[in-house]
This record gives sequence, structure tokens and C-alpha cells, in this order.
Amino acid sequence: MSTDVDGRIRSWAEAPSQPRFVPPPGAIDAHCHVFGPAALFPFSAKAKYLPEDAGPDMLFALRDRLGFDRNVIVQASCHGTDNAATLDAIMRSEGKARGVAVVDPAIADAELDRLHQGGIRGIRFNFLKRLVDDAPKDKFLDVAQRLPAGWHVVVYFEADILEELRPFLDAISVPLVIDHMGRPDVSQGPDGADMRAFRRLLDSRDDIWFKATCPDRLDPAGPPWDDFAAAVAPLVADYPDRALWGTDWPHPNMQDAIPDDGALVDMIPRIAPTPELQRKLLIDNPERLYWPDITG
Ligand code: 0GY
Repeated sequence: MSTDVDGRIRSWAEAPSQPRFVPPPGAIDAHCHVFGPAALFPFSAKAKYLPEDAGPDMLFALRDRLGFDRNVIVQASCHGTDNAATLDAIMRSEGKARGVAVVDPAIADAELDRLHQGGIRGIRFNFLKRLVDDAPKDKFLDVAQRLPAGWHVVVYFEADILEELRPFLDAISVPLVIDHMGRPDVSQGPDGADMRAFRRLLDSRDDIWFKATCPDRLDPAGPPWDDFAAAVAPLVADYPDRALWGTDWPHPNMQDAIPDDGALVDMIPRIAPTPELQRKLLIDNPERLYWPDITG
């Protein structure tokens, strides 16, 4: 872990390696964040971690270095429900970023429209107790019914609460995107209990998507993340039109084993071995959710 004089955490690799895998032209990093800069966009008083600044210039430099074309910027919990940093980054991207907001469920409809104008295409419900104080399901369901046309709901939870969350998830009528596949224990293997439960969720309707992301968070054995590759490749193969991929840069609150972003990119051909799967994972699928104006 690296902390500066204020105790703020630097959770990303200073000099990521150049990946061997070259993403197809137009590829989208569909899960990443910006932090601050705090002087312009202060962190929430309820933030559970305080990161060093990781603003849009750094994100776009990484995008270019890794060979990506576009970003989907997900509002990180350290910014609470003030989406100004995310909106600023989208605005600076010159059309190459869209975003997912975190909102107060009492948000006005006009404010949702303003977020849409700013490039937001979904909202995130976070159920991780280490990141948020509360996750009010009834209020979440309320706001999920008032979203602008074409939006979806991103849900972040851990595998041990999936069954408990099922009635809540079933009650959301817009498409769902599940962050990091609901954090399965990948060491159980592709047919382990967590993956089987997650497949049951995917099989329950055809508008649930997932992010095949975060080997660094999900595979305690560490690089080269063999358990992650073994558990996730069959999922991408079986649900090729519902998988998304992202770096998770700047890896919020990662304090040990900060991943090398180049190595993360080199996981792509291990979970999506063919050019067709790679095109779906990196272009077709995220475009359908975030740039439907391009795909129609
Ligand atoms: C992630 C994962 C994490 C953090 C956040 O909003 C956040 O702070 O999402 C985490 O700590 O697992 O997807 O970025």
C-alpha cells in the first residue's frame, strides 16, 4: 500500500506493463472510476477510503496506453451521491466515455434527465457493507422505476447474499448489470456453488449482464489468476452476449496486491479466446448498453 502525507491511498500501479493482447479498434473499458481531483471534487464525508487523486487525464492516458478507445466510468463510493467528478470526466472525454451514477433515491426526475444529458446511462446499487452505510432496497426499487428510457441498474454484491437479494433483483424491471459476477469464490471452479447460483440468476431472465472483471479481487492465489480464468471463461462462452469487461482502474481501496493493468488486459484472451468473443465482450455488448445511439 502507498499512502501520501494525508493518509490517502494510491491503489494503482505506477507503470503498468504494455499488454501483449491488442484490443480490437473501438474497445471499451466498461468498468473504471475517477477519484477527484479532490480540490475540485471533494470526497464524501461518508467515504470508507480516501484515495489519492486519479482524475480523467490519468484515466485517458491509461486508456490509450492499454489500447482502448472508450471508457464507462462508474461512480465510486468515495464520491457518495455527488456525481460531479464522474460527469466532469465524461465531459472531458469528448464523446469517449459514458457513465454510471450513484444517486440519492429521492433524486428529482429533472436531475435524472440532467445526468442523462451528461452521459450517464445507469445507476449503481452497492450492497457491500465495507463500502456503504446502508442499501435501502425499497427506495432503490422506487428510483429504479423512474429511470430515463434505456437506462439499466448496476448491482454490486458478494456471493453470500445472492439468494437473499433474489426477490429484490427480480423486482427490478430494467436490465441488470452485475459487478464482478457478484464476487464468486473462483477457487470453487467453474461448477462450484457460487458459479452455479450465478448461472441460475442469469438463466432467470435474458436481460441480466455481468462484468467478467477483477481477477485481482476474486482470485486470492494472485497472478496469473488461473482460478479466475478457469471459472470465468466458461461463463463468457455460455453467455457471450451478456459479458462486459473492464480494468476497474484505479482499483478502489486495493491496498495489497495492486494489479498490473497490462496483466489484466492480458487476461482477456484467456476468458474470451476467439476474436468473435472478444468483439462481443469489448465492443458489441458495452455499446448496446452505453452507446445504443451507435448500434441502434
Ligand atoms: C469496484 C470495487 C470496489 C469499490 C468500489 O465504489 C467503490 O468504491 O466499487 C471494492 O472495493 O470492491 O468495483 O470498484
